[in-house]
Amino acid sequence: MAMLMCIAFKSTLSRYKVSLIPEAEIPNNRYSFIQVAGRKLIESSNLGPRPERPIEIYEFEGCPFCRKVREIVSVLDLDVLYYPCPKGGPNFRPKAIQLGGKKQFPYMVDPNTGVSMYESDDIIKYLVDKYGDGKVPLMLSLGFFTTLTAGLAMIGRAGKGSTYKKSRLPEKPLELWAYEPSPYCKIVREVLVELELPHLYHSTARGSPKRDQLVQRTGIFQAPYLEDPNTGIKMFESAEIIDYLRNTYALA
Ligand SMILES: N[C@@H](CCC(=O)N[C@@H](CS)C(=O)NCC(=O)O)C(=O)O
Repeated sequence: MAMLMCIAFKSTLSRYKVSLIPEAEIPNNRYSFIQVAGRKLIESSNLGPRPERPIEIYEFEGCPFCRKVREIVSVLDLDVLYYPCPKGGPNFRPKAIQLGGKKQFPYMVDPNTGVSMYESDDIIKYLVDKYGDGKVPLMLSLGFFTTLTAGLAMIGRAGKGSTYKKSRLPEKPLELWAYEPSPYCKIVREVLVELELPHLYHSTARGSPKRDQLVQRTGIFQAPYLEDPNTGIKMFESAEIIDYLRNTYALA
């Protein structure tokens, strides 16, 4: 079931490719989505230049403009330090306003170039020019229609991931391996945002080389996967991650 959901909500990278390779030719620690008749399906992609330091984005889960930017982050396989800005959040909303001068989300800062900007379409264009092949994918290039479909995609979540719930701010950002269209990753992100927990997001969409890296790190690939450097916890399973986040950081 989990596999079917993630196929249905698949996200692939720029110039994504698949090949069926005999099992014997593939190292054990190489992630393979499916194995058939002694062959493994191997996914890969051609990525643009990689940023040395993670891009920083101030945003919140329930915002359709922010979702458009999160989609390009997955497509470009970028690592992003997300600063959640839920309504009523006491930390990163004020910080974003102080940095950029207005209350509007998303707001992006690229510490590699010193560039910072508002406007989801401008951020998408900047990211594909700098870290992709310069082409905005069709479904992210349709202006109002793109924003409308991004909003409709979230309608069933009834605004989750938009409003602050009282929490304790961690010393260090948490780390999450995830990708935008996965429903399991989404429910974890909602809680990270509501609790205003900064997190380094390792994009692991289909075709991402970071899927292999996660297999090497943990023995398997599954998203979401959370590491919390504040407590040392490392865990899979969205429902358990959500319980952990609430038990560790929510204040009554
Ligand atoms: N044209 C902007 C629109 C951004 C926008 O309206 N964002 C809303 C959130 S969905 C916002 O910042 N509202 C102010 C608030 O949340 O306080 C873009 O594409 O980035």
